Amino acid sequence: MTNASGVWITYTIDSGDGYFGDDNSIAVDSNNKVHISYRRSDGFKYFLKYATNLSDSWANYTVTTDSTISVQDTASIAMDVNNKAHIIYRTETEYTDLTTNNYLKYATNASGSWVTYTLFSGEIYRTSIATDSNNKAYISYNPPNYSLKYMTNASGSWANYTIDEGDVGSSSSIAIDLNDNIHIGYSDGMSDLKYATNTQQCIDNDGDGYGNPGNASCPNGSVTDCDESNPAVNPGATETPNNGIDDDCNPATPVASVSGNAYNYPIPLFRASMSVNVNASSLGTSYLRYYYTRNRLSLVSTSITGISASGGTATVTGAGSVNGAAGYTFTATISDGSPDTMGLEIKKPDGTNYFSTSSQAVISGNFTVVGQ
Ligand SMILES: [Ca+2]
Ligand SMILES: [Ca+2]
Ligand SMILES: [Ca+2]
Ligand SMILES: [Ca+2]
Repeated sequence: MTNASGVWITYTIDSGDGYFGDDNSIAVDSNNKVHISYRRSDGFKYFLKYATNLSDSWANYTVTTDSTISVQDTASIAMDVNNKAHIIYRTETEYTDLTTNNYLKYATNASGSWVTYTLFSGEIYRTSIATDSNNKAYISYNPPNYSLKYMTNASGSWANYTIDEGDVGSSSSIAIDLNDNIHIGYSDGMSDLKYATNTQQCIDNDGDGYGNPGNASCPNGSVTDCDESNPAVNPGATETPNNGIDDDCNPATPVASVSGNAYNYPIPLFRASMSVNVNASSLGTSYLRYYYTRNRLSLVSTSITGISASGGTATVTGAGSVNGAAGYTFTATISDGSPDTMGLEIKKPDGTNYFSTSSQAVISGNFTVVGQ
């Protein structure tokens, strides 16, 4: 039945003794020709049939001729780019025998004549089929464990993929869009209508053209936006040193460094002085030295193991000797501000605390910090 001419007209496509036409599915090709899959009975057995008005008048074909099986559902038909038919259907030995020859099958005339394939053994109902721009088939289905899956021969051989698990019902419907992305409608148990797609989506909440997660469909490419709440922060931004923000989403820029000399008085009258030159790109030649008059503590770094810097404050870690004895480790905190500050913690070779002085303002000298 169609209103293609402006008014509804009905046609009888196939008829005869027995049942014709149940479990049918319809698709229209690129020339507006109509293709219908359906069943016809022969005693207790059913055959898969296919009718089309491709040659302007209606013709029908028997797709399955195997008298040992009965086609129990013709779930779905899809037409490909070449206007060839793809049909998914289910078989049993006959309707009284649910256990024998219970297969999910696929038939296509893509090669010019009908070929059938067995895709799955067991009871699978209410499947759906669609084809992509390469004439490959995609079939959504719910296996007996009530998950949602689809199978496709897109790679050249059949493979199946799980989309959703749990009680996701027993029906699904699939469509392929012009970009060959998959869209599936399905039911969640008895309660919810659900939709699944593998469509590439750019999730760009701050509108800077970079997504998180990164996605090739984003205007500025697949690089990940490290801050989706700030459009000024993105992989294409220019780094502004010492503003406390990784503006360009690259922790390696700018290269973290701290240098300078200064002293203060952690306790009145006892001077502590620090000399430092640490650069993340040349840790091997970096150093830090500290001398505290109160207990004549002299720390000399033997290796710098790391530096991080943000907002004008650098944290330097390393190992060194204290008054000539090796095996100590330290963490220095140095800020370039008004005033500059410095603090230091030293641990003994066994990891226990040896010395600690909190960050305090320097009395004289200057540190220069470069970081995020
Ligand atoms: Ca963004
Ligand atoms: Ca951003
Ligand atoms: Ca950066
Ligand atoms: Ca910055």
